[in-house]
Amino acid sequence: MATKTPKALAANLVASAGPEDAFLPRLTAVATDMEALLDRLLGSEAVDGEVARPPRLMQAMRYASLGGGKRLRPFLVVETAALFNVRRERALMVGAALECVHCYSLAHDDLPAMDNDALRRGQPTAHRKFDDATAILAGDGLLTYAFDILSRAETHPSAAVRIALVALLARAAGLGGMVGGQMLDLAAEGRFAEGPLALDETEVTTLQAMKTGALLRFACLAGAVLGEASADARRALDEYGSALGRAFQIADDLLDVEGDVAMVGKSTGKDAAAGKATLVGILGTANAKAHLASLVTQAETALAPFGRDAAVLKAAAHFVAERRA
Ligand code: GRG
Repeated sequence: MATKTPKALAANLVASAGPEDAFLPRLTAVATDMEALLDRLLGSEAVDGEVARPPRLMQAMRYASLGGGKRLRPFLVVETAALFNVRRERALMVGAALECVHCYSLAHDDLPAMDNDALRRGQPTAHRKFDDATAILAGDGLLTYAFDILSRAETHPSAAVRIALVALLARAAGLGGMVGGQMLDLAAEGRFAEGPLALDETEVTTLQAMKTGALLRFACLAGAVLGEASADARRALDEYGSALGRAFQIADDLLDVEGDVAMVGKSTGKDAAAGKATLVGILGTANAKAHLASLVTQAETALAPFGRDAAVLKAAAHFVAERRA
C-alpha cells in the first residue's frame, strides 16, 4: 500500500465527501499545510534550549507524524478559528500541536503492550519500522513537543491565550481525557488481573468521550480560544465538538466491522476479537447507525448561531459519519 499523501487521501475519501462541495478541498488544503508545517517544526536543527536532536529519534518522530493521516483535527482547529477571523498560521500551529498528540497516541496504541498492530495509515506501524523502545520515545517526544509548539509566540501573541490552550490540551490528552479513556478501554478488554470490566451504554459513551472525543472536542474549542470568542460561541462549539467526537467513534467502530483494510489503512475486525467495549457491540449495527445519524443532526444544530459561516463544519460532521478511511 502506498503512503497516503493528502491527494491520495482525498481520492479515498471522495465517497464520503458530504453535501458541501468546499469541504474536501479545504480538508486537503489543511493536510498540505500541516505536512509543510510539521516538516519545518520537526527539522534536524536543535532549537534554543535544546542540546541536540538525535537523528534516530527525529526520524521516528517524523515517520509517526508525516506522510499520512486525514488531518481532521487540524482542519477543525483551522475552520473553527476562521469563524472568529483568526490568522490561519496561528490556527495551523495549534493544529500541529494537536496532531503531535494524536500521532503519539497512535504510535503508542499500536505497540505490542497495547493493540499490537502491524499497519497504520497503510504503512508498517512505528515499532515495526523501528523498534519498541524507539516508538515509545518517538511518542514521548511528540507529546512533549506539542506543548513546546503551543508555548511559542508564533502560536498567539497573548500569553494568556497560550496558557489557556496548554491547559485545555493537557486536560483533553491526559488523566481525565484520552489517556484515561485508553486505560478504561484496556480494563474493559480484561487486560488486568481483575478481569474484564463490564460497561453499559452510558459507561461506553463516557469511555469514548475520553479516548477519542476529548481531542476532537479540543480541536473545536481551540478555534474559539484562539479567537477569544464569547462564552456562548464557546458553548456552541463545545456542543458541536462533543457530538462530532461521539459520531467519529461510532463511525470508527462501524469501519472496524464493515471496513475494507486497503481503504482504512489499518487492520479491521479487531474490536470484537479483542472483546472491546463499543456502541456497535452494545446497540447492534442498525441502531448504532441510527444513533450516528442523530449525532450528526445534533452537531449541525449546535452550529446554528454561526449561520452560513459554519457550512463547512456541517459538512465535516457528515464526512465524519460517512467516511471510508
Ligand atoms: C495510547 C495514550 C494512548 C491513547 C490511545 C487514540 C487512541 C488512544 C487509540 C487509537 C485507537 C483507535 C483506532 C481509536 C479510534 C479513533 C481514532 C483515534 C482513529 C484514528 O484517527 P483518524 O481516523 O486517523 O483521524 P488519521 O490516520 O486520519 O490521523
